[in-house]
Amino acid sequence: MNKKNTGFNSKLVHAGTIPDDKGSAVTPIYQTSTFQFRDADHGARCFSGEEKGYIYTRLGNPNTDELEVAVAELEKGFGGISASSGMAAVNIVYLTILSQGDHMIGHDALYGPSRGVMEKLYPKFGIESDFVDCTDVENIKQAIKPNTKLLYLETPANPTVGITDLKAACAIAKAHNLIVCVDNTFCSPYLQRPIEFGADIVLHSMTKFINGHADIVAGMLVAKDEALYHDLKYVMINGGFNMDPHQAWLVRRGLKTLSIRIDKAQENSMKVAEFLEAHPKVDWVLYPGLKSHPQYDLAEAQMDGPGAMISFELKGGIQAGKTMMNNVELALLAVSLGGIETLIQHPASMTHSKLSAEARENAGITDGLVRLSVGIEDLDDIISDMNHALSKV
Ligand code: LCS
Repeated sequence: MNKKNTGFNSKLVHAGTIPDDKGSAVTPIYQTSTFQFRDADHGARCFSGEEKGYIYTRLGNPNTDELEVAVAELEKGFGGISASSGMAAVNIVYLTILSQGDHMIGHDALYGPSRGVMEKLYPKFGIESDFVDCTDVENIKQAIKPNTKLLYLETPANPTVGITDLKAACAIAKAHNLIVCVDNTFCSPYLQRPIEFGADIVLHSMTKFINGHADIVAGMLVAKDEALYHDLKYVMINGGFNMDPHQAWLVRRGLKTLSIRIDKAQENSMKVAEFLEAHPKVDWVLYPGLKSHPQYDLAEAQMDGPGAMISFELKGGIQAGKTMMNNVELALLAVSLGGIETLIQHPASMTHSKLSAEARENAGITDGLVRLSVGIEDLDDIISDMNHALSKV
């Protein structure tokens, strides 16, 4: 059987697995910084690329290789480049695609630091950026300049769960020779595969759904084609953005249950979103599975499911939100997302606090917005926790 032609769930379990001569069912952890050569000529052949062989873990390791092959197959890309964190992956993209004098366009409601680092660090290298509401693709067209090189999207976006039309955005980008990078962290390849819509690079904070157990920080890029793969990999290796073998092994283990974790979290999320939307103390709820989501139809067409991220605003704004967050008992009051446990946090004072108040307001990140990452606990327990916390508001 050709394992490359298997279905999504079989790939989750088997893709990239490295056969072990001792018969181990699971790839062992290659916790080594360096690899022995058989002799001097073998070492020289490995360095020249004449022979594929492991040299030094920053350049490649069986555990990172296994994970890269698996995620690239799931995303239907040419190859994966693992990185120490999601932010390492973001910076690899910026450093690879952008040169002095270039311009990039990003969605305005990205994960805070993905936008923050571009606005704070990159201007000193002569790189400009504009962050616009890409959920209306007309805004992308308007923002394109002669020096624009990169379109950086995140859909659904953190924390507004706004959806960008990937097919339309990629078509605009291609007409202007822009590289498109899509942060697919909120979906994982189980719910959305941006390369199918024309993206060039897919980015993941694997800290989230792909690992899924809130015990690792990790990132991944998947390149659509070979040239881009080598360009990104050069920056990963020489920037020192590499992933550790043990980290890769843990993420590969978490990946095996991606679909069943998301199925359960998503089933819970739909019910939690409906519960919140009907609650008298809740002003509004944003969840791609609710008909009230402004891009409900687009989400249905583009994603294979609405995911497990919900944003909502309480009547009474931030004060009410704080009271709710201080009164949850099952959910953890913590940033991050996509794990098996339910997490609640306040973007304006936490994940997106480094953006200016104006940037947050323009991106729809209101001061009263509360973000929920729904876990796989019993639905009744999650709802009774929310109900209890809301009763204190
Ligand atoms: N992209 C998205 C969409 C994210 O949500 C995050 C982290 C990153 C990239 C960066 O990945 P990291 O380096 O942390 O692996 N998001 C976080 C959040 O919403 N709360 O805490 C971290």
